[in-house]
Amino acid sequence: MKDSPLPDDASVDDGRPDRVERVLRTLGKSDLDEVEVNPGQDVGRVSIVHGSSAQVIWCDHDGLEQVSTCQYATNLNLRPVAGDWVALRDQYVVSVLTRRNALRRPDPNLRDVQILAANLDLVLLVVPIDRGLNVRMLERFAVMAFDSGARPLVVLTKADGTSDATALEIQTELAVPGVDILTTSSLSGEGIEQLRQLLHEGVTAVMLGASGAGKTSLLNALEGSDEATLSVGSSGEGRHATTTRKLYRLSSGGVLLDIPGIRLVDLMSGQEGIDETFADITHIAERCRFRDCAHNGDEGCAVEASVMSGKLPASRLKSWRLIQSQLTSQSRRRDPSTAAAKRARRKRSGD
Ligand SMILES: Nc1nc2c(ncn2[C@@H]2O[C@H](COP(=O)(O)OP(=O)(O)OP(=O)(O)O)[C@@H](O)[C@H]2O)c(=O)[nH]1
Ligand SMILES: [Mg+2]
Ligand SMILES: [Zn+2]
Repeated sequence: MKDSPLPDDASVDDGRPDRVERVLRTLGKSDLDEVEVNPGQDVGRVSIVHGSSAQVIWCDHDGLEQVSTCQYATNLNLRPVAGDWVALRDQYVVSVLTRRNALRRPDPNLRDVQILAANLDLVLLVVPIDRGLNVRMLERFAVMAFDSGARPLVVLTKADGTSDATALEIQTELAVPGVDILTTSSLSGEGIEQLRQLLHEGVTAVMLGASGAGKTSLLNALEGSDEATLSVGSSGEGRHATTTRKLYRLSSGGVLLDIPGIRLVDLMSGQEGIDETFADITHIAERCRFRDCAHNGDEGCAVEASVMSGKLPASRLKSWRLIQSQLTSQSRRRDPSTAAAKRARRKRSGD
């Protein structure tokens, strides 16, 4: 018997807030996610986006979990992506809640950015080692991961296909200093338990990697599921077995986003991710004479001096220059529209 004097129809604590919180936790809500919605609205998380609607797992008025395909309200503030927290009214998505971070890449037309997933704790850089390590690709993925603001973790896959995993782990450490590395095989099960332990309640992870890297196979190994995978061609790339971005809830309590492989590893315009991926160079560069030193024949360049003295591998500086020049040419390619706009403005103002 309750001894509360409150009338029956008042919003007494009927356990609903706890039930809602429990459902949201199973959807990967961490203490960093703020998922407050207005009265009369329900909260949910986007698991798949299809064109103009999204599959949302949400919590109903009784605190029970529901899965619905939800249309977007006409005045929706943002286009939802997998991993977004959303407010629903009558099963319409009425607002996308503030993202605490997001994984982005430039849109293929380079005019805009494409958001791949939102509200992430971990970005798993999924890199196969059965044909050696593609350092360039790893570096580019690391830049994307750092730019997202979530923690990167390298997951080396297909360890069963190499006899030299230790050497490849050392190469990985050199390519992305300071980033944790987990070596796995979906075939033998190596590393799968450790991965499972990382993906506990409150953790949202996304798998970032080339097509055929073994992302979906990791999901299947973790969950015993049977999502489609495809064999890898002679080029070492898969044929896009996964075609949609999808959020999975894991038995270990966390959630995992499987996304199609990224073929063209374009970079974001963010310098920050580059600075963090190349933390060794960033650190040495503090001693360069000029703050905007290009580490390329510049006077008083500490980075080049470190290469000369053997302290910094020349390959690191080469990688840094490559990424830096790609970044510059990308922003130039983006520029024409800006240049055209400037020309148009000048024309209009008659100068
Ligand atoms: N030997 C071996 N093969 C693996 C392993 N993991 C995946 N593969 C194979 O690699 C191929 C591609 O695996 P997927 O899991 O489909 O790769 P994906 O990264 O999801 O590819 P997309 O969905 O296209 O982005 C499949 O033929 C898998 O059987 C592994 O640990 N060992
Ligand atoms: Mg896949
Ligand atoms: Zn320099």
